[in-house]
Amino acid sequence: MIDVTERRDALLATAAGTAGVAGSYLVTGWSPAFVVRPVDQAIVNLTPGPIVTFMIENVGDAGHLIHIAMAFAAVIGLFAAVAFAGLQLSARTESSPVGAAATGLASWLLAAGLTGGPTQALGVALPAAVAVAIGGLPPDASEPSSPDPASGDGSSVAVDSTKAVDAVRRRTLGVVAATFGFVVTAVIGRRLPDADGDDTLADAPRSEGATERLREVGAASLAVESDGLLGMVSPIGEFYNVDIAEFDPEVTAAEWSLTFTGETGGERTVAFDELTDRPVEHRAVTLRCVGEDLNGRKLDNAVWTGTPIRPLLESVDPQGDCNCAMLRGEDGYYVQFPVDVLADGFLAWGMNGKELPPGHGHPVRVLIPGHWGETNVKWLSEIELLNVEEDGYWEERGWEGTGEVKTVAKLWDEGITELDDGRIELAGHAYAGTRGIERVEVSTDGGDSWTDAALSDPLPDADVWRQWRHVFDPDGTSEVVVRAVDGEGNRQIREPSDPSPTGASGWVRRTVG
Ligand SMILES: Nc1nc2c(c(=O)[nH]1)N[C@H]1C(S)=C(S)[C@@H](COP(=O)(O)O)O[C@H]1N2
Ligand SMILES: [Mo]
Repeated sequence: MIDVTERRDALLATAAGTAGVAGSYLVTGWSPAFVVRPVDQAIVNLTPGPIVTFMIENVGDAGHLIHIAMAFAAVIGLFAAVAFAGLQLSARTESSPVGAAATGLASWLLAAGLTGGPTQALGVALPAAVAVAIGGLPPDASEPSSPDPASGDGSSVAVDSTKAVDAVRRRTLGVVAATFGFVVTAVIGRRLPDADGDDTLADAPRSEGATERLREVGAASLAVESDGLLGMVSPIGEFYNVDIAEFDPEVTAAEWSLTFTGETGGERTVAFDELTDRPVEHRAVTLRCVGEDLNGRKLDNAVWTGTPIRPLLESVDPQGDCNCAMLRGEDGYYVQFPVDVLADGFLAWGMNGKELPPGHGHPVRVLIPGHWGETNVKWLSEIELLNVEEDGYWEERGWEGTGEVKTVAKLWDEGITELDDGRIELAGHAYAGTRGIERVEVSTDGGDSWTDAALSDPLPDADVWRQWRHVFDPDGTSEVVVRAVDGEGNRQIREPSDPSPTGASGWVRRTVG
């Protein structure tokens, strides 16, 4: 049976756990030292593949919210359990400082153990201990009972039991309210750092030529009436993001290195300065996630500053029997694909002229021409040459996304614009990896007849999207269908399929007007 005291203690303990998590956030912000991160990471590692795939296909980005909510609930629950035990101890010893000290110590040990940061763990321990210290005070200690006019002389201050219960209730609500205030303070005090905005990012090393390339690639953008449609270059803050974890690893350029391991003629470690001293290029490279819907938004293009992998790879003399390599990132991500594919890759330390943002792999990521987004490992730390093929993170979860991208032509909402003269402008992007886009065909009658769209000028870059535009005179509502033809003359696959396991196929269809 749960009595009133236990219910009150559970409420106080939840408040203490919440205050602990808020305190941690106040101290660390949304960084790897935040106490929720290790639990989030554990959820990432332990969630079975079919569930991950189901979430991606059915709840999409909301899956991230569910995932982070679970991590928060688990961590608050953990510290609430500690605080609950602390409150019991206070009651048993009739000393709130004893329970508070025990709560503080146990929370500190737990937080330090989880995050490996003993100093920052105080951010959890102190607020939790304070909540237990106040919440666990005996009923008569906090409220000096005001002289009761009705009781006459007021000489003997006998603690009236209903008054004591009221006092405890008021104090409990006070702790809950103070916790709420503390959470708000922590959130406002910190705010989610806009890690991917480019205003705080420094220029990338050796990025002088990037500005010129950005201008060139941007200048290829089609003139469209639509406002809000991306041009040829996605700004850093708008470039899509796919991560297995909710927390970006924090790796400084000074700390970073890339090691070639496994079946090599000799292991080699490359430091950041050594990398950026190598021959530099500024390449426009488009990325697309295998998990996105046919007309999804996980398709973007940037100008990346970096250096080709091939000479580095040749210098370690790969010898594995499978001609394959496992790439690993600092977040625990890994993906395996052929060495020949890797050899065409690019090690990037700059994005649109800026240093690589935290969310896109700071300080170094790999870019693999023409292959699905998942091959482009961020926060790259190791390239292991293998003897036998092994599954990567997503392949273990049922995806087959290490191959070449499928061809797609997009028609997003903002690409549909009614012009002043009543005609309708259709505009979007098309991508076929290294095969390139040769043509985009548009139908406004549900696929009975087709017209070639105007295309943006081709660029010298090997793996970049093109923009398309078509203007037509509507006659009531129109069934618009778009499809691309790649540089090898192959038309985009007509047969619709889900994203899992090899990427969505079909033609984008929209009713317009
Ligand atoms: N280390 C690491 N690299 C990663 C991922 C990741 O979660 N961790 N996600 C991959 C996936 S699935 C995609 S689609 C691209 C997305 O890159 P972006 O977030 O820079 O757009 O990164 C790939 N590289
Ligand atoms: Mo992806």
